[in-house]
Amino acid sequence: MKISRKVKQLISDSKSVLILVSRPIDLDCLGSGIGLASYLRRGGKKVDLYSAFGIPSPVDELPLFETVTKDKVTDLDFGGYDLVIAIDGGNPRQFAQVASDEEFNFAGVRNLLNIDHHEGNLHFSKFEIWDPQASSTSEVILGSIVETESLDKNEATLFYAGLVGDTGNFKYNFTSHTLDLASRLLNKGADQEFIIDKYFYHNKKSDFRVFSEAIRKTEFNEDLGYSMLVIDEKEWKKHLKVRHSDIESGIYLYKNLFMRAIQGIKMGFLLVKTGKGYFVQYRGNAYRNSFSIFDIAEEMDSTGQGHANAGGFLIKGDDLEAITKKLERAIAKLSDEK
Ligand SMILES: [Mn+2]
Repeated sequence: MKISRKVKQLISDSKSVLILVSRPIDLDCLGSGIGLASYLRRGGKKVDLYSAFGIPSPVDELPLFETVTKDKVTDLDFGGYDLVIAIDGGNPRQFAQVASDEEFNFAGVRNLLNIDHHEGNLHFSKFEIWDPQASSTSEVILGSIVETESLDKNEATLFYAGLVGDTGNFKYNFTSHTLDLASRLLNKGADQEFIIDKYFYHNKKSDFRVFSEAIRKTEFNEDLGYSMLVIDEKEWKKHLKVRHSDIESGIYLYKNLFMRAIQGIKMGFLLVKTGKGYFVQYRGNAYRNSFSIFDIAEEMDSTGQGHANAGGFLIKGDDLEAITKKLERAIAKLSDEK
């Protein structure tokens, strides 16, 4: 992707850079964040890299993971850096431990650059490199500010991890350009065996307890072609004898293996009750689903971020039946429009 001269100049002129990664912490945001930090450091810049959020396994085994500082980012001196880069998220609240976008604005920042690929991006930043067509933020960065040819082995592995994470190991959301980049990263020594082994062949026993419970509780709507799972975390913790992190880990498996891969089902929804309503995560089957599921967020007047076939949004209220009805109306309407 081509970027403006101004942004290019800004990056090359900046001597001190702060990089923030976004939640949800995944292979793409962390891989591209750590990879970019390392690349800019080797280019002579002073780079700090922060995450406001805990980093789940197995993402915490990426190379150079120790270069990420986990801390409250709201207290950082943003004005003390020539450039602040916010990676792989389109809303301010994804970068800090805050409940809403209004509560965090990178106070005092001199130059803010957002690098992202999500639909629903709020365009909160003065400078941005945003490509919703790209598979991942790793792909956005590789095509714009990082020369693939000059990456070292660790950086190649990190960006490769980003491509693998956001395409499900090249199962969806990729183009010939993505594969071209992947090929070039392998030529630069990207350790794909490490990434695949850690990421796809390291399920925990607790994952299967959570996974089987999730499957057991999943309901289907054959007419509209969706599946739905409502998680009661408190109940699951007690009944399955698992911790929050175990639920996250098992549900990760459910989202990737199950939600978009059922015969006759075009999309899956996962609802988790929060203080403000239900957080809805979705996965769509790109080969069968005809519309951008993220448009449901707009239909339901809710905020979130995502892509056509993966993402999440918050629905206010706690009347599950009413929410389901609204969701079904939105699905029916969007299906009809296509
Ligand atoms: Mn991403």
